[in-house]
Amino acid sequence: MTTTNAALFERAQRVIPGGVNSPVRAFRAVGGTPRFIARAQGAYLWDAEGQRYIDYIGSWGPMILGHGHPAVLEAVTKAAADGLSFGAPTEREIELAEAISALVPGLEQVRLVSSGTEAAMSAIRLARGATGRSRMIKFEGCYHGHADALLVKAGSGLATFGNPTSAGVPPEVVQHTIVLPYNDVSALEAAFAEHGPHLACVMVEPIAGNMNFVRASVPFMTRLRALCSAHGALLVFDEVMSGFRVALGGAQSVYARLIPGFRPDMSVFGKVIGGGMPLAAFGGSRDVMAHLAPLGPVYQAGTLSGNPVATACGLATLREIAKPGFFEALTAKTQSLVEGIVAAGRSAGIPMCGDSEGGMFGFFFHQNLPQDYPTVMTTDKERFNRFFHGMLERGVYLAPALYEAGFVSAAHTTEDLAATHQAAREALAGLAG
Ligand code: KE4
Repeated sequence: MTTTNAALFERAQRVIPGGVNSPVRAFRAVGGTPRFIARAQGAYLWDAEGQRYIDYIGSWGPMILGHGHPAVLEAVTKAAADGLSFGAPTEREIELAEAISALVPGLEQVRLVSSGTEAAMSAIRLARGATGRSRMIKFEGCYHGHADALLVKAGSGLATFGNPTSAGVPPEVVQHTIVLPYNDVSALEAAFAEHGPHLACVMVEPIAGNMNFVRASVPFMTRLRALCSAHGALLVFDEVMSGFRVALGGAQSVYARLIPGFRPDMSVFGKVIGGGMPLAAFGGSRDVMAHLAPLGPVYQAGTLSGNPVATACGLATLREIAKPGFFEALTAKTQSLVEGIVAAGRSAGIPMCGDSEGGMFGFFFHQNLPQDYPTVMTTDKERFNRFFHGMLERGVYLAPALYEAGFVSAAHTTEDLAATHQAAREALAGLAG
C-alpha cells in the first residue's frame, strides 16, 4: 500500500499524542510534516514515499557506524536467536560493563539501564544516597532526560531553586534543583557559597548537545571540578550524547587532555553504547556504586536492564569504534562537513559559525560560537528553519530544531559530504535576502 508522510502523520495523530513517541520528532520547532522512515542503510534513510536522505541525526547519536552495519546485525541476530530477554544475569552484561569501564578511567563499576533518562535519574538518586544530601545543580540549556527533578528552569535568582518546565511536575519536586547559567564561573561560586554543604551533585553536559553544540570552557570546567571536590559534591558528567561519540573516552577524555588529572566522579552514558537499541548506563567509583541495591540502600531496578540483545548491539558497536583510526577518520569527516556548511553560508553573505568534536557537530546562524543558552536562543531561528527545509527538500536530513546537535557516521562518504555542501550552497543562496 503506497502512502505519504502526510497521510501517515494524520493517521498517527489519531492514536499517538502529536503523532510521535518523542516530541522533537514532530517537527514542531521547524514546521512541516515529519518524515516517516521506512528503512535505513549506511548513511541513508528512506521515508514512506521512497525519498532518500543523507542522515545527520543517526537516531540522535546512536548510529555512529551508520545503519545496518554487518557486524552489528550479525551480533543482534545471533543474540536474538539465543533469547530476547531472561530477567537474569548474562555474561554479555559483564563484557559490556568491562568494555565501558576499560574505556573510561575512574569508572570502576557500571549499572546498565534502558534509557538515558533512567541513567541520569538513577545517578542523581545514587549521588543523593551516597552523600546524604538533597540539593543538586544543573545548567540552563542542558537536558538530562525527562525525570521530574530535571524538568526545571532557572529560579528567579541565580542561586535560587528552580521552577518546573513541565506541567505535572509539582514545585516541591524541583525544590532541591538549582539551575545555573552554563559557562558562568561567578554563578558557580555564588551557588557553592550558598549551597555547598548541601549539594549532592552537579550534573553537566560537558559538551552541550541540547543547545546545539556548546563546549564548557576550560576555566569553567576547572573551577567546577575544584568546587565539587572542595564541597564534597559529586561531579556527574552526562555523556549520554557525547560519550563514545566525541571521542572513544567521551568528552571527559577531551577535558583530561586540557586539564591535568581531570575526571568526573560519575558518568552517565547512552545512545552509542546501545548501538541503536534501548541501553544506557551510569557508573563511578566502587565506593559510590556500593550504595546501590542490592549492596546498599539506594534502590534502582529494571526489567530489561542489560537486555541480552541490546548488550550484543552495544558491544558490537563499541568493538568497531575502538578500532585504530576510527575516531581520527570520523573527526576529519565531521570537521569537513561543518567547514563546508559554514563556508557556504559566508559565501552567501550569511553569518554562520560551527564547531565539532569527533562525530558530533553544530552550526549556528550567528557570527560567533554561543557560549550559553540565551545566546543560542538569539541565533536566527527563521533562517535555521528555512535552511532545514531547504536541505530536507534536497535530500539532507538535519536535526529539526536549532537547539539540537548533529551527528556524522563512519558510513558517510566524501561524496555524501560533497552532496551536502552543494545542497547547502543552494539552500543558503535562497536565504541571503
Ligand atoms: P533518553 O531518555 O532520551 O534515552 O536520554 C535522555 C538524554 C539524557 N542526556 C542527554 C545529554 C541527552 O541528549 C538525552 C536525550 N537526547 C535527546 C536529543 N536531544 C533525545 C531525542 C529525543 O528526546 O527524542
